[in-house]
Amino acid sequence: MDVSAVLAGAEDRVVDEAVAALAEGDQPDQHWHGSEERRRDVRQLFGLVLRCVREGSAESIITPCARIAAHCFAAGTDLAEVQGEFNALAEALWRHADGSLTGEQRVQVLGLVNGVIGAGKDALARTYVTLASGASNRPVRQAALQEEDCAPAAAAEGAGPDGPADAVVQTAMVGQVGIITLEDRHKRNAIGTRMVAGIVTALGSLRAQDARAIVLRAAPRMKVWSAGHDIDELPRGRRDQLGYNDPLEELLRAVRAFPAPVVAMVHGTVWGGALDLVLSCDLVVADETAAFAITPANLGLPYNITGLLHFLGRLPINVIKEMFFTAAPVDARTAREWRIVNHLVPWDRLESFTLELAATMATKSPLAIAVIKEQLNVLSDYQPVAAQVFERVQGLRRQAYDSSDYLEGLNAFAEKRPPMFRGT
Ligand code: KGJ
Repeated sequence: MDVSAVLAGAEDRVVDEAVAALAEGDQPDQHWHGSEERRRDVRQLFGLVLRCVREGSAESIITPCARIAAHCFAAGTDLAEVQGEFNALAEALWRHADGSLTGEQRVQVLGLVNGVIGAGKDALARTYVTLASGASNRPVRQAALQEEDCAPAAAAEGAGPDGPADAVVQTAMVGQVGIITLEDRHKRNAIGTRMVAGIVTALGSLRAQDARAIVLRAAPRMKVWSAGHDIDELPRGRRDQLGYNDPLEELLRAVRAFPAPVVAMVHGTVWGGALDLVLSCDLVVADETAAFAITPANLGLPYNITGLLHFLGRLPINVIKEMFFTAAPVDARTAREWRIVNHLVPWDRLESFTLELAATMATKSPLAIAVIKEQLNVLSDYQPVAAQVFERVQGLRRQAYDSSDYLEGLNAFAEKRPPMFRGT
């Protein structure tokens, strides 16, 4: 039996029961803003919970709840009303699941409903508390509960908070935290000219809006955070693939130069140059679905000097060697042990935890942070390399990017087969 269909079929009844319970709890002198409006709100919450139950994950409820809390904060109202709606809805859903499901399915649905409602309330409370504790002193721009948050998953794949429907990057502000969401589902957020232009533009626009911290994330429900450099855009030999003007390199410089903390929020897998991007962010927060691989050895690609220096600045050399030589994904726990990530948090707390962390940094002195970030950049980039040494390294790299193995790596990827490397 499809349990989400059982819940969906009971929508009217569950919403009616929740609205009736809320009306019963109203004080006689309480002037509720309108029972139709309340019914609409409860129905929207029901839609969000149902969507999460269908997806088997609470992720889709978190952003809308953060927005609701931000809206309440901006409007100067407290959260009690929304929390009451959540509680009434939860009770009506439990009653319904209890009466119409049995055995393992009942346990499963009750657990899911509990988890989803808990995650929603957690996101509400955390966002509100963070904003109220001074993380923001100006209203957020998003509407409370936007249409796309309540739409079915398929319809939600279009435009995010800001940006045209076909854009691969969306931006939003929550308090003084700018959110950049990568959403090229077809290409698994591969990093090419279009994606880089989108992110660089988003950074510029959020800077103009005085964002004091940035969260860089993939769109909800993507299993791949980013598939790395867009392989279709790599030059086919006899040219440095990762030269100074390569879009990925431009992006890494933009993130490192951004004068406020950039936090990579990682749900899903990170490949190749996307790991360089994650490590170029100032902090990394991940959940247990995260995995990190650096894969030039799968393509026969000689990584560039700046990139290797980024890795050397962040990780021990034995870790770098294992990652580069095996090209194997490192799971989230190992990534935590190897200090690739700052925080490993449960998936249903990833968003609220990251937002809270970013919002905390947004309350601190922006000038001090910008200056410290730039000092750390300058000091960690301070790698005097003699001209002869640089040219020797470039000569070594050229052997690899002029090789037939590199072309074989590109062809194998395009033909969706394992490469046959010969070392020539
Ligand atoms: N570049 C261009 N297109 C890509 C890339 C990419 N990096 N990754 C995936 N795609 C395209 C595929 O060609 C498919 O296109 C589509 O995205 C879905 O991929 O054939 P099409 O449908 O037109 P796929 O493989 O069907 O998706 P999944 O089964 O979900 O697998 C996701 C993976 C990320 C595991 C898989 O796509 C993959 O292994 N991609 C390559 C990951 C990788 O090695 N990236 C590192 C690239 N190199 C670097 O970044 C650098 C700098 N380097 O030095 O190596």
